[in-house]
Amino acid sequence: MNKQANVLWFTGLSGAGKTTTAEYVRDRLLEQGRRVELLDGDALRQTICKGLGFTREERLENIKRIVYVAGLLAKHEVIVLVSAITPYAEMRDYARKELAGYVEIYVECPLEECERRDVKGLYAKARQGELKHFTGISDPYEVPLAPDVTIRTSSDSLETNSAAILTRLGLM
Ligand code: GGZ
Repeated sequence: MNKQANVLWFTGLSGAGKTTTAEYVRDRLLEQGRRVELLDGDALRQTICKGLGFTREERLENIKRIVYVAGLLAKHEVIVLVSAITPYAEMRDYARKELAGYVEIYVECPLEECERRDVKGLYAKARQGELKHFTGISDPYEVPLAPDVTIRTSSDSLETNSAAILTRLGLM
C-alpha cells in the first residue's frame, strides 16, 4: 500500500469484533513505539457524541464528529484507529474524502454469529423490540464494496487478523 496509513477505520456489525481487533492492533503499534489513539464509537457516545441516537441523520452526525477528531489527531502524526459500525456507504465515503490516509477495514462476521455472541445482550433486546433502529435487525448495514482490508473474525484468529492488517499497511 503506497499511501501512508493514518486512520484505520474499522467498520462492521455490533459484536463483529471491531473494538477487540482495533485494541489488539493498537497494542502492537504501541509496542513498535508509534503514537496511536483509538476512537471507539461506543465510548464516544458517552462523551462528545452523547445524546445522539441511531437514526440515519444521528449516525451521520456521530461519524462527522469522529472524523473531525480523527483528523485533528492524524494531523499530528498520530495513527488513529476508529471502531464504529459506520453502516452507510455515504458515511464511509465522507470519512475517506475528509481524512488523508483513510484505510477501510471491513470486520466481517455473519449476523447469526454476532447474534450468537450477543456480548451485551443488545441483539436480544432488538429482537424483542426494546431497541429500535438496531443495525442488522431493524436498521441496515451496507456491506463495504471496496474495503482496503477485509478480516473475518468468525474463522480467523485475532493474531492472524492483526498481522494481516499490519502487513497490508506496511506497519509490521
Ligand atoms: C447499533 C447500537 C444500537 C443500535 C446501541 N444500533 O457493539 P457495541 O453496542 O458496543 O457498539 C454499538 C454502538 C454503536 O455505536 P456506533 O457509534 O459504532 O454506531 S454508528 O457508527 O452507526 O453511529 C452497540 C451500541 O452502540 N448500540 N444501540 N440501535 N448499535
